[in-house]
Amino acid sequence: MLTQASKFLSLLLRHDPGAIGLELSSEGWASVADLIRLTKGQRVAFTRELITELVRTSDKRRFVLSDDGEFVRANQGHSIKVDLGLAPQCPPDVLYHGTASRFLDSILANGLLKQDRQHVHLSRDTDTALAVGRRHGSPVILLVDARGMHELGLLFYLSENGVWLTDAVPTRFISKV
Ligand code: HQG
Repeated sequence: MLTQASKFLSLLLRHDPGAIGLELSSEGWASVADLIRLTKGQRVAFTRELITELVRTSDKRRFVLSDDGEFVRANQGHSIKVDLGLAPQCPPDVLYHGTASRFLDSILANGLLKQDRQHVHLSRDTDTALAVGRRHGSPVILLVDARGMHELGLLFYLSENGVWLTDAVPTRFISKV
């Protein structure tokens, strides 16, 4: 039940608020009152308690409530354009990207592209990268020379929930683990 509600909240806050006629601010915030009103009687009907529970229990801290508790947004993973207000950060020397083996040829030819999302997502550790890769199939971990990219002036952002984000990773900064 919580998983279904969490997936629905992800869909609304990251990809398709219009599915229920929800409007997000330019920074990606949805009003909790709107979410409750617009999902009344639906398969997942949000309440203040349910939203608080989803924010609290999300294993990856996918969501965050505003200080006054009136607004909620996703910390990362958007396909719709939102300005999360993240300042560029100096990344660790090395970051990892988990993907599926069937994407490897294309990635090694074209680099890592953000596809449907707003950023390429990179992990600090190989365990997380492995879990991300598994979502797509037989997992492969790629090592990203973040330091090299940073030295070239390419920008990195760190989401509130610890995911490293960048626009694209050119092939010369990628190697197989
Ligand atoms: C692949 C989850 C072919 C890329 C996770 C990935 C993450 C290419 C897929 C977050 C490519 C996109 C994001 C290229 C990239 N050719 N394939 N040139 N460049 N790809 O789901 O990074 O659970 O949009 O390797 O924890 O897998 O939703 O990105 O396999 O943080 O909260 O294209 O989603 O978080 O897939 O995952 P995705 P991702 P949540």
